[in-house]
Amino acid sequence: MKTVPFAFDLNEPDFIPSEYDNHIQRRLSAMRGQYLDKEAYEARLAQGDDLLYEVYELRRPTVPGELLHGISIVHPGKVGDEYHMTKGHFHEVLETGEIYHCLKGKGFMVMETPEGEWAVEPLYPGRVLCVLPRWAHRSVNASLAEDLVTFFVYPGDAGHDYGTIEAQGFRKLVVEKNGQPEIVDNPRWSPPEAA
Ligand code: S6P
Ligand code: ZN
Repeated sequence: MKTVPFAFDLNEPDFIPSEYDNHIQRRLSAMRGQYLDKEAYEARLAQGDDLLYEVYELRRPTVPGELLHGISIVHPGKVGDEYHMTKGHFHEVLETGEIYHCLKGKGFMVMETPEGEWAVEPLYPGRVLCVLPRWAHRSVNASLAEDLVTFFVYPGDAGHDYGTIEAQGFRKLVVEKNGQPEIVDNPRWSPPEAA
């Protein structure tokens, strides 16, 4: 880890950082239970454990005051009608936000609070998105041709809570209908008081 200020390049066309400390690869098998169409999921998994998304991280100490950052790349494709997406998470320290800057592709950030408020924001090159503290977030690639690439930065002590989202998914899904992305209700989701 660096002890003096540092810089790196995000080279086109792929935007893979010129230096990074950690490369996370999430495959289809890591997304079990997340896609609504379980038959489509199992059928696709039987064909192979495809790489769905990757994260390049610049490591910093996980303490307040540090800024964790890196690049997230969601590859194009669908499971059933649902576009490829990240697992999504709340930050373990709920009162921490995150900034995303979209560098390439076309997609959405699906967000929600523990109280069931939701928001879905389009992502496209040049777009900067502020995920407020308390909002869970998931990136969805709504292109079937191109990667969705975002640069992210968030507080060092934020941590990740994946379990809450794994239980019933996000309130909204992004699906393809007649060749276009559409935001629909997730039938698996129920309000916090009934959950
Ligand atoms: C971390 C930040 C991103 C995501 C990445 C993958 O707080 O939001 O680095 O980790 O986009 O998503 P996920 O939900 O699998 O961590
Ligand atoms: Zn996050």
